[in-house]
Amino acid sequence: MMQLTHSPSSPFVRKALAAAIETGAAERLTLVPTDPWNPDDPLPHTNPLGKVPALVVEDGSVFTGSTLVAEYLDSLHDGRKLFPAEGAERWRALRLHALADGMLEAAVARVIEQLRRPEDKIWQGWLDRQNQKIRCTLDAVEALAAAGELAEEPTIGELALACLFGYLDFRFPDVAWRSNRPALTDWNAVVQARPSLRETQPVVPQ
Ligand SMILES: N[C@@H](CCC(=O)N[C@@H](CS)C(=O)NCC(=O)O)C(=O)O
Repeated sequence: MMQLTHSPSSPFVRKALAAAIETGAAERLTLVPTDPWNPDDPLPHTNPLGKVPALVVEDGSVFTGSTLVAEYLDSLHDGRKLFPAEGAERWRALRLHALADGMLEAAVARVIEQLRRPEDKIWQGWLDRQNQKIRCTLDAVEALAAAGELAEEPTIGELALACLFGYLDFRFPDVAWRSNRPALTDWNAVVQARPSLRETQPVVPQ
């Protein structure tokens, strides 16, 4: 079995896990409950960066970060690829992924600022910067969705975007990301019904 460090609230873990389900690798995974914020957690022995997710495979090799984990799992099967091999579809998927992943980084930075920092040290200007990145990028992705450029069968780009929407609903219900973004709203309603996303919804760690 392969081992995946797991935290139920992390959108990056969700991306890796959704990729495992989409590629048929999920039954080969053992989930290792991990709290990256607990200094006693052994996570740094697996991933010196101290972040989830990381995947330890049968020969002991470690794959760190959701994108590398997803690409490795995608290499293990012969079906439809999350990372298209070449051509326009590959670059479309990777360009979308870069935007979605950038928004995930901004959303997680906002959560860290709000939940992890002492209240008197919270930097409002930093929060505003993260919000602006998310808002502007959502508008750009809405234009892609309206132009029919989001795939029905998800690549890694669509999976990351779906994980972002789940995370915004989970952490920032106040953001109202659906407002004025009808194409993304409709697309999200369809994609969230996939088993890979239904089975990986974020929850607050116990
Ligand atoms: N680029 C990484 C980001 C992973 C990440 O930021 N994970 C967060 C949880 S959502 C974490 O472990 N944070 C702990 C820390 O930053 O020390 C990926 O794609 O996996």
